[in-house]
Amino acid sequence: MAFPPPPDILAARDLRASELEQDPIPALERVYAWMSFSRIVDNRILELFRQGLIKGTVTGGQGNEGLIVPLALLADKANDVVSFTHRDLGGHLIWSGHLCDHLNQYFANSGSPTRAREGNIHHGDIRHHSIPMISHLGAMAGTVLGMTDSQRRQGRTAVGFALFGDGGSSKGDIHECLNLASLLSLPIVFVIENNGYAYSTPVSEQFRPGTELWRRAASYGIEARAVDATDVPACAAALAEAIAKTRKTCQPVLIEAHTLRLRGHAAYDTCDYLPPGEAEGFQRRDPLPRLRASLVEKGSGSRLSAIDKELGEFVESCIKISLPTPPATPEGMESDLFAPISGARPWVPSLDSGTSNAGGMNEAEMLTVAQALNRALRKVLRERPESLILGQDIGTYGGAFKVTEGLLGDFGRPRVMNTPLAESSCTGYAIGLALNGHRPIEEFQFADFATEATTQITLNAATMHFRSGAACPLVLRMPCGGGLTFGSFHSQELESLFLSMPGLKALYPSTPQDAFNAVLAAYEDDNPVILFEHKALYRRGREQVSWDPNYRDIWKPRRIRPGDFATMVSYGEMVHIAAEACEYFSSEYDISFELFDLRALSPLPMGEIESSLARTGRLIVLHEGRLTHGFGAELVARLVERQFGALKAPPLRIASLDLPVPFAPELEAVFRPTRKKVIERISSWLG
Ligand SMILES: Cc1ncc(C[n+]2csc(CCOP(=O)(O)OP(=O)(O)O)c2C)c(N)n1
Ligand SMILES: [Mg+2]
Repeated sequence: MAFPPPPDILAARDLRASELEQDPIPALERVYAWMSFSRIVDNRILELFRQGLIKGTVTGGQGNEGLIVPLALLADKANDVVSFTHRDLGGHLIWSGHLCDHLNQYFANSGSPTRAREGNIHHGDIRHHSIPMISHLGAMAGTVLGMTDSQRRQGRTAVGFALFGDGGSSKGDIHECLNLASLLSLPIVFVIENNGYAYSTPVSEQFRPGTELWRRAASYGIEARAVDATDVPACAAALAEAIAKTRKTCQPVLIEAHTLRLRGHAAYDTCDYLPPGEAEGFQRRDPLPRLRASLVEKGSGSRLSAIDKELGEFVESCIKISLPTPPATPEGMESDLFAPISGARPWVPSLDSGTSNAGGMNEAEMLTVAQALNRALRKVLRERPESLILGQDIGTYGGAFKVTEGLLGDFGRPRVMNTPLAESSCTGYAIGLALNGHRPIEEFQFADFATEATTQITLNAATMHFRSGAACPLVLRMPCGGGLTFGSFHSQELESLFLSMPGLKALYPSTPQDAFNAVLAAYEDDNPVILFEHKALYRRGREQVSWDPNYRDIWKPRRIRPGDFATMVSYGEMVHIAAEACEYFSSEYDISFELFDLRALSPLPMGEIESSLARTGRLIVLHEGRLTHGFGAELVARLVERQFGALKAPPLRIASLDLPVPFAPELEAVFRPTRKKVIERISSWLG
């Protein structure tokens, strides 16, 4: 059914700073209209929730309109970037879409912009640079930084709006992002929506009394100020000035907006924790009646009444359309987890188009895994202008493992970026770039430190396509694995941790050629792809590497040895130990194992392995990660589920001990599977 046409007053979604100075009354009437519209919608949403017609919960923006409405009206919606918070319905209404679209989101029906996969205000409009929030407070700031930078890199004079509450301002992400924006000179308007409370906790219990949050900016080299967002003309003027300055200077600014939360934290909040009289104080400062009163004094009374009437009728007519919209259906839910596979990039058919090997000549070179990765990254940077790489010490130093050596010199700073120690915000930043046409490759110095970015990887990036339909092409390089006396925090295998969350792809090459191919395959995928790189493989030896037109085969297991007694599955460094064990049993006992290098850990194409198991009836899984909740548990479960009838023996899982990775080589050798232990385990399994 067609959406009702909005009232004329909502036709204009913009406000120019000059209007506020030269012709303030009509400008402020427009601001009032959008504030009033936002308030009416928020209030109706609360009622509909109380009637049981909206599920989950609702967090209202009543009291915050004096901030978010002028901000969204002043923004350049064609170029600017935002991620609205749970108090910013007014911003959403102005930025894009029809009220019915937004209501459909709340009703979680078949018209919902998130296809009802997300609730209440967790929607956005990525095509218009409005990034949907995830619940994790502070998490969206990095993504705003990245998308804004992407806009600037594409020649658009965008400003990004990083919005967060007083509660959210304590998050490490926010501090990381203030530093990152300052360091990179990003045009970001940071806004603290300080409404005095985080849920039930007053600011006096969040910060040392007397703390003025805006003053924190100084230590990041950022200009800042506080504004009273209940004084709408003053707030609008301050925002206009800050936005214009940031747009021009490309320097971030921080605004602490003293704002209000008139209806408590969420629909169920009875606000019993408020001290006596505080709620009444809030009502007295309510920006909507304050603005109205000042405009009535200037003669706008009857016009505002007419506007309110028209808005009220429009909202009701929209509810009449959205409420009976058919419910959401589960079609496409599973297939939408990942963005569809797109066509292969038009790679130059050579190892490295920038060397003598260019121009279609495909000579093989003897390379280590580290060199093969370097060559692949070089190829990507040379042939794909939308690519960039970032990570700690990857510039002049060439990365902790020298995988990025020489790339800064050849491709320069904007495309090869050292980052500060801020994995979470830098991953958020990479996600923002990825959502806007860039294709970042992020190096974690050690896979272990990727846990610092768990929210960004598993909840922001990995869920993006499912909830928004947007592609998030991001390669996350994770040097992993042990055996090098690096101890508990530099040696882990984290595939089970990350891959227990949906929405991530993962490759784990074990040879130089596969490492080269994996970079290209991961790069051109439209999803976040983790590239596990075992550190012990970086310099294990050289092998011939050449351009391989079938590089996409890396997404399937590779059969390394034929065999008929058992099927053996491994990946990473353990593939080499598995091959040695196979050799041993073949030469000593004349028993052959069919060995597969899994290579792709997600998605898991098991067809060939399953057929092998159907033939052999015996299964051995070997990996370096810990046994309990280890990746082998999933492999065994899947294979046994399908081939139970073929089994002649219980499957054998060989993995590391269920311990933190111990430091001393003698201890690590007991912790990890070694050639000797693998042979012993298989021997006793054979009986
Ligand atoms: C990282 C994180 N921890 C806890 C929560 C649960 N939570 C949701 S809203 C909220 C309070 C937020 O306060 P503030 O940032 O001041 O925003 P406000 O709701 O006041 O606008 C909390 C604790 C969360 N969403 N994210
Ligand atoms: Mg708050």
